[in-house]
Amino acid sequence: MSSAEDLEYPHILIQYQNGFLISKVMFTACELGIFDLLKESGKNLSSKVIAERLGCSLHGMERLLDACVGLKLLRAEVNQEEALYGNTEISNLYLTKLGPKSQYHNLMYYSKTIYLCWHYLADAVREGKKQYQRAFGISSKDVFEALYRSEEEMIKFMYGLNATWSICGRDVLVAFDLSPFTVIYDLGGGAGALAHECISLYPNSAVTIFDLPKVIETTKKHFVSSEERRITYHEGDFFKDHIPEADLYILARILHDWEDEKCVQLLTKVQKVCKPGGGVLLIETLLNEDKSGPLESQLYSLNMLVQTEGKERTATEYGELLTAAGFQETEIKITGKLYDAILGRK
Ligand code: SAM
Ligand code: ASE
Repeated sequence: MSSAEDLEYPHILIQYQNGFLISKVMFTACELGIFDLLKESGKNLSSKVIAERLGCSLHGMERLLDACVGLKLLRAEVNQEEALYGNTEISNLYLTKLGPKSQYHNLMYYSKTIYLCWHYLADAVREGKKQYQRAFGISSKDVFEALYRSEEEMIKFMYGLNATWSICGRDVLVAFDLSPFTVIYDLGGGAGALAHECISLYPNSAVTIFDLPKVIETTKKHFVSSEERRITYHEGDFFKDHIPEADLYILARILHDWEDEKCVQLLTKVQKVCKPGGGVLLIETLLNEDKSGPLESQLYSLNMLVQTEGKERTATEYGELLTAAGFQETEIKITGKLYDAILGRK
């Protein structure tokens, strides 16, 4: 409901209208390396020094820095005539490139890929399908062929997805006690951030990352830093190839890529190979039962429309997919963060 104040002056609409300007300020400051420079230098810097070090115009940089101050991504300390800029705690932790909680790659994926796809949101809604043809001139029907249209694009996507688990991974993995499950497959496990979180939380478990051959290849080449013996890799197509037996199958952000029929096909296959007493852990962002929110899930569902063949679903909808695939009990845990957990048992 609108308040009398909103009708007099539509503040909320002005905020929404400017939403993408805000996103772009944050993305650009990240991309130019402002937060990294300020972290590395260890002291506050003037706009002149920042512009010089980053090879930017002074008058452009001044405006970007001031907008970042307005967004509380930077703080300015006015010293005699000159303003000196420094990171806020949140930008130091999340917006710098390195560091365990960095969201840098996630933001770059938004800025470079998702942003372009959303230019065609109206077309996606009209046609009810993804917009790779318009956004990138790609005619491939296959979702992941389009998402992985170059190695560079694949790496950007994988880095971006990995970043989420540094802030939400723990919550989804402790939502249920997974310690009874020792043989775990992370289907579509990608670059493995969730698998790494999983073995650190469950010292008696071993996790196999199952993904497309070129994804496993890229993971081994770009993402695996230390030899971790409790993580192994399995190359395959989960729709076409055999899935090995395990106690638990994690499907994180998998079902939201696909329409119901394909989800049931995949879950049925998993149900058949799952050990008795085993289960499947779905990790997804859940919509309220009446789809009234949360806003993030509603927006991500539109993103699934623009980028994939899937959608975000309610807990009941996931429960129905699990039941259709033959799973018995399903339990739901809402974490209060971006991603939630559903456990289905064989
Ligand atoms: N689970 C990871 C996460 O949440 O960060 C990655 C999710 S990503 C949205 C979907 C993953 O499924 C990608 O790593 C993709 O390569 C993988 N994938 C897509 N189609 C696949 C298939 N047919 N067989 C195996 N993996 C597939
Ligand atoms: C997918 C997940 C994502 C496919 C494409 C994607 C994400 C971005 N693009 O399975 C991560 C979730 N974020 C959003 C905005 O949907």
